[in-house]
Amino acid sequence: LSKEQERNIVENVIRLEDIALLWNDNCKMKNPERVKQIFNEFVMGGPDRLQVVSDFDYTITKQRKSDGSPVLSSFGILNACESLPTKFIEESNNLHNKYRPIEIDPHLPMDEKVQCMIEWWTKTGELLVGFKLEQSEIDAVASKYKDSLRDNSHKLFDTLNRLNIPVLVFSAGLGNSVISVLKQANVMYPNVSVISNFLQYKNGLLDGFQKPMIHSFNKNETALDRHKYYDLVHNRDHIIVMGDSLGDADMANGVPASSHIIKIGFLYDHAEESLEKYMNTFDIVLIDDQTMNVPLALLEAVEKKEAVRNI
Ligand code: MG7
Ligand code: MG
Repeated sequence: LSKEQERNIVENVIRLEDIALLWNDNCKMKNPERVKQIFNEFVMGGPDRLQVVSDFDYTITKQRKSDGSPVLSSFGILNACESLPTKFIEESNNLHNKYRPIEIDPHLPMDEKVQCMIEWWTKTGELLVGFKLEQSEIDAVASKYKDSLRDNSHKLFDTLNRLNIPVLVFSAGLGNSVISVLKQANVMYPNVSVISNFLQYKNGLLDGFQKPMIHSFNKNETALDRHKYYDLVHNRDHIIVMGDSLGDADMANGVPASSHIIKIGFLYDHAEESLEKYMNTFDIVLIDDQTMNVPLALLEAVEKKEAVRNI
């Protein structure tokens, strides 16, 4: 095919109404030309070069449900397990009150924040030691949140599975809850991996978290060290990153410099004050968008182009 013919095919396969999503009022891009260029590169490159790296809490799950009911985070699901004594919940809440403001403090230097996050995750792990908690109890709580995934998540995960595109769910939350929600929502396909904090057991009782610790500021290649996922991250050079926290934008840090990354940020809380920072951090910022429609539009274009290629 000539360059011109290829260009025509791309223009014919990317549905304009899908791309139109990008021009909605709640979709902000600092550099739309760059986004267009990467979209087209991803479509031309095809599924074999693509991978998705996504946060879990409030990225795969909704930030806001239309009926107003809250969505529990993966740690929230743990804390809702009734086998854990009130004492644990109280102390866990105290830790949250102490460390959460530090986590989101825009002025504190990063090295201080990291120290505090290590303390927080360590103390939570220590608090859990010696209690009895079965996965079935986490599953029972998680089952109430299997309908909390963003609209069109099933379509997105189905498409990614069909195209054999690996998905890394990278969560500083609790992996046991993450996997439970994904399984019960029927999206835990073989192409989906979860890197997160998993409960450690000793003689049938809780013994903190398995290592390595994933906290809010080491969700990047450093935590992937020695992990089997590392090679994948290095072989697929078209990367879609999705997150709702500024730190999530670093999840693909450490991939080869030649990689092309598109970062999609979901913004909900304090949208006005945070917009500028989000726009400087993510290529596409979606304000109060409780769907997967934007990543889905990109993948549908990839799939259509692939169909044309295979004719
Ligand atoms: N987060 C981190 N830790 C805890 C905890 O022990 N309890 C609760 N309720 N929340 C926690 O999804 C990751 C997010 O979970 C929060 C150790 C942090 O705010 C972190 O960003
Ligand atoms: Mg999140």
